[in-house]
Amino acid sequence: MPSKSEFQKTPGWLDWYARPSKPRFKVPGGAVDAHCHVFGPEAKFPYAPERKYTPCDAPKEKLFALRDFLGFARNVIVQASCHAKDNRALVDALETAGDKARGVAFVGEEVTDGELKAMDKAGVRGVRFNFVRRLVDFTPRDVLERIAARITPLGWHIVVYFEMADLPELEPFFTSLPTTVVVDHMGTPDVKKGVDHPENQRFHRLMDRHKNFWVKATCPERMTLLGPPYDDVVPFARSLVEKFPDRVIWGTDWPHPNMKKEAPDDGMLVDFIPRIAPSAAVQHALLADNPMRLYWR
Ligand code: 0GY
Repeated sequence: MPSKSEFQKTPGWLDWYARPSKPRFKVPGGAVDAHCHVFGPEAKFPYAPERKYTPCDAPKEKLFALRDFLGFARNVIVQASCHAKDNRALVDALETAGDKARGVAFVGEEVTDGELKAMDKAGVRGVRFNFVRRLVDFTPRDVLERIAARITPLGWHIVVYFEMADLPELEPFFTSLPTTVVVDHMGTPDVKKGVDHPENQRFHRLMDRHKNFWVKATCPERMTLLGPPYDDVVPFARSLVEKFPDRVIWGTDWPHPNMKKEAPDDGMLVDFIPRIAPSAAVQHALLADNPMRLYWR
């Protein structure tokens, strides 16, 4: 990994893990890190005035170096709330990566058809609807419905980020969406309640009944009560991989925005993979076949 000293850190947010360990697990050829971000650099791509946190810069060069270091072939870069609807840093990273990256944007209904088309050309394949209150202000459902209708003809999908306790309220809206729907971070279950808790089982039922739903088996570091190596999150991720082997994807979440105590070691996150996807066939589906089907069609 190149030194990070050349990049400016904005105070008030944890830096990412500087020297990730080399994972013991060798990811299959063509593997995709299907959830990660680029932030800034602020001097070129300023953070949004309405942001709820200020990250340190996490530019494309650092992301691509991490991709290579961990053994991945491709990235799916997801627009985070600190850049709000300004997708320039994302598009810039996609244009640099060429076929090695795809993106998920965040747009308002003021976005023009020309802008959507340009983002599609750069490699954007979805939009993110964020319902996490600490990250974004409320957007009325009818606005989201109009955005969904606009992106459907492009063949894009919708990524939803929410907290599991809010699922009962959100589910009717989610199931009415006309596209493939990809759920961030396992639906963010409350790990102390356990896999069999009705709240988590409700999410499994949703996945079961609605075959247009996919899920990211990501972010054990956000849910764990025990810390690394995230033993308490293994059953949550593993049950999703077992039940929905052709609709589950995986990513690092680098540079891990909003981690309050400790930024995770990305090498250790990669070593989480064989614990949730024990066979080579399932690993290949999780890391290569599934994300390729979703993002590189
Ligand atoms: C993530 C998670 C977080 C942040 C964002 O949009 C965002 O700012 O996604 C979070 O704080 O949980 O997906 O990386």
